[in-house]
Amino acid sequence: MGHDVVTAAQHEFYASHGYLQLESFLDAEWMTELRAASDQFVDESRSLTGSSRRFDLEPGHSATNPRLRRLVSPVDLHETFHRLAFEGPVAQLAMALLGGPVRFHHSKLNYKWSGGGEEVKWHQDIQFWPHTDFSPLTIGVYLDDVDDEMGPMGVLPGSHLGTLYDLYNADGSWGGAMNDADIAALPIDEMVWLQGPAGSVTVHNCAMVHGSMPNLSDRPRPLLLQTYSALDSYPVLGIGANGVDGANSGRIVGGAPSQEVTVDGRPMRGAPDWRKQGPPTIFGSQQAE
Ligand SMILES: O=C(O)CCC(=O)C(=O)O
Repeated sequence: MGHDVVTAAQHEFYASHGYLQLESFLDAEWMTELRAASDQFVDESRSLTGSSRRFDLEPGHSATNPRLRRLVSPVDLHETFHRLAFEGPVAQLAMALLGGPVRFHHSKLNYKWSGGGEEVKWHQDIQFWPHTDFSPLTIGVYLDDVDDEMGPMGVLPGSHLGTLYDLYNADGSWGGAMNDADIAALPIDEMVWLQGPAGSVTVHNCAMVHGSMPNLSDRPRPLLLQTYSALDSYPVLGIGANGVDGANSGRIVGGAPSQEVTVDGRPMRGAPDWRKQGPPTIFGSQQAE
């Protein structure tokens, strides 16, 4: 699968609407592998009585009745998730939409379990992990068929170009969701619900207003999400999840770092990434020691 996985019309749609819904984008072979990997973690979670760094569990989770909210950073935990995100069709889709090599940010597998699996309140993602631009996007893969009853992802077309909402609670604590007054002003009837058969893919821009209802069906709704930005977009450290978001965060897919960055509208080529070996002094660099 090459970089031409999206048509020009889909590119334009994504740019103006802020989302895409690609039905049955992944083939049956991928789905079998992904489901097997997911099942392995559901089994592993049975021995747990509470959430851990790896698993976010619903109250009531038990060995006989596992109820998972989230598997954290699946790309760091299983080769199949890793291959999908860094080489497979999801990597190809990210590169196609962002126009070349991309910077991986993080991944998660949201289960939204059957019989009331929790809602995700209306929010935008970018406040959780601000970047130097608004290129970041998240690609979701439905591991099972998803219909309206199962709490599919809902998006508000075009909202990625509008207001960036305050996701703090009235008492000043972080809430991670829009407040009631802002929600009341949204044209909720314009919301689009992205359901589809297993292997269908959703894409939403980091500034898209989105969320999902509780899962009222008797089937879990596993949605595997992976986030990428353009190569010249960087996470702003010191805010939210940036810097604490998984071993593969910052990995370049399909190319090499360019160190190009635009700050406040001014492009430049920044110094190499010295996080691993520590910075040289300006004297050593200038004297080419
Ligand atoms: O799982 C969903 O339906 C939405 C997930 C989401 O918006 C998030 O985790 O930021």
